[in-house]
Amino acid sequence: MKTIITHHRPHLDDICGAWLLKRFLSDFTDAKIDFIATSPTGNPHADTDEVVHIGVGRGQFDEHKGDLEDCATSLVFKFLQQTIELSEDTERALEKIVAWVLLEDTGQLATIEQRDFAVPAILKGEYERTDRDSGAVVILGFQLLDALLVTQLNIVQLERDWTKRIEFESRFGSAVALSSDASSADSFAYRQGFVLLANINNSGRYHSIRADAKTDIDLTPVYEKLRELEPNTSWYFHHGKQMIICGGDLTPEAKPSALTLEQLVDLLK
Ligand SMILES: [Mn+2]
Repeated sequence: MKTIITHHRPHLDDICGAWLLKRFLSDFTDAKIDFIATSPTGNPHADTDEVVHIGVGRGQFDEHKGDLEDCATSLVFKFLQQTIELSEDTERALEKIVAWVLLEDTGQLATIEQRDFAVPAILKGEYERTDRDSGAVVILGFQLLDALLVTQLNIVQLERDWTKRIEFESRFGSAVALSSDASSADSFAYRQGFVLLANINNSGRYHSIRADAKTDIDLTPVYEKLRELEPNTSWYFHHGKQMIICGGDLTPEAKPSALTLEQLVDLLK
């Protein structure tokens, strides 16, 4: 059985490197993970067919041998890309994860807002919570990365759907309408400078109109108009007055709206 060796209290980049190997290379699926101490000289250890070092050992997957532009994760990812054929979407999603881990590992996310709630803070907390159990940190890290991959695949799909967006000037300001199953489309739209998003999913069973919470947009007149047009549809108006929703995972029994994206656009103009 293969063994992956990294250092005690592994960092996000060491964990993600191990995750890439175990999740995407079949001969590593059952690999066990061991931990060793680091040392100023790097504690050189040769990689073999059975034992691979990540972030330690000064080998292929240890950036500390002088790979200033890399971290353990990006080194493993390069190897992965040379070794197997990833689907286009998976490769793009992994590129996003690897880019994030590299920013994290090179200290470029150290001053972001809400830093104390970011993944590295959670991993550090887990290490202390489990009485310094490196294995527990890896288990949690893998769970987070498994979930994050789903999120990033969602964003890859969103970026594809985004090319078919309808941009328009609503009575509330710059708005965009989108057919997409992606769940994070609103935050994506606000970051592109839009204050309002109308979204219908591909099955037509989910409609939403959302305004950026940083604005003082009040969607009450839109909600009243929708109630008038479709009195028997399960339109839900959030008490913040910036979200109108019909359907979705929270209300699987909702009676869906029959309105098209173009009709929502007209309503918001
Ligand atoms: Mn490390």
